[in-house]
Amino acid sequence: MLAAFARLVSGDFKEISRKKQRPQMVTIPFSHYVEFARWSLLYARVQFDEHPFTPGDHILPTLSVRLADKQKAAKGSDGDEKENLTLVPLVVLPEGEVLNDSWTIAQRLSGMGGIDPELKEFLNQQWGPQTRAFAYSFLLKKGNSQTWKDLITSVGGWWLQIKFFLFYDSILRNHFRSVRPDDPEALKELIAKMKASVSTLDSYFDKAGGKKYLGDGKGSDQPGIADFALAALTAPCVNPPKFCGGMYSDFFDGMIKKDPEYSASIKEFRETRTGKFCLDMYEQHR
Ligand SMILES: N[C@@H](CCC(=O)N[C@@H](CS)C(=O)NCC(=O)O)C(=O)O
Repeated sequence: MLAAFARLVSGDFKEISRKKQRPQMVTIPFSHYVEFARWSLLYARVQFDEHPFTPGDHILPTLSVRLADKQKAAKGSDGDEKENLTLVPLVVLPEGEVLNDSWTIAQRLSGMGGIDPELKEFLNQQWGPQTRAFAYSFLLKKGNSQTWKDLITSVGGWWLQIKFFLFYDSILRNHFRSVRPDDPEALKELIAKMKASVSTLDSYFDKAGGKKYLGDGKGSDQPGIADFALAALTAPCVNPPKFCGGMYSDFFDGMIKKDPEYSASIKEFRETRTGKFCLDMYEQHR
């Protein structure tokens, strides 16, 4: 019943995929996990269509696909994902199969091979959530409310502008309250954790045996899944101009100009080995 309602309101992605004979990707377009999956497919020249939603509006479309598919377990490729029916990205293949997370999408469709499970676990469970919290810590600061509004409302038309003003902004802020924007102690704590994570990530370049790329995590002459994942999940704290193909660079560049604390943190992460690698990956391959 809920699945049918959701499908009616948000579109039947299985049917669209079958008709178009092309993978259909449901996204929150500025999510760094989405960016990892999207970039991997673009790099591998895999054709697909994207259906972008704002946070909150993504719930019905993701539920409609997963509930209808009875994939209530909604597990990732290695079965390490907790049940979560609303995560993006997800992809519906023309034969009706649903790929439930960025790793499965990137690995299955790009043909780039696998990734060292330890590195994947670290990127997926620690680094990705930390850099997301970093981005929201700044976006939700009172002083950055214009950037926040511009970013969110860029996903939709005039109705989203009105909705944002009426109730959406307060719902989203409440949803992200655990981020504690405007709390300098919380930000300090987060940045300390991120610096420890960067040391762990930097050490993977030593394990790459002098190769330019990580490949599957152990070194390669060609970029692989580990490189796209590392670069995309690092992007929120480095702000490479071509993140999401440059769609949001004006917003984030604007925040760099307006918020000295954000700009100092970005500068600091850009100078790390991981940060430099991220900038370089974007420069060379996005
Ligand atoms: N491990 C997942 C993580 C995806 C994820 O955390 N997505 C976030 C956006 S960055 C999301 O969908 N949040 C909304 C929700 O949980 O409903 C993946 O690799 O796809």
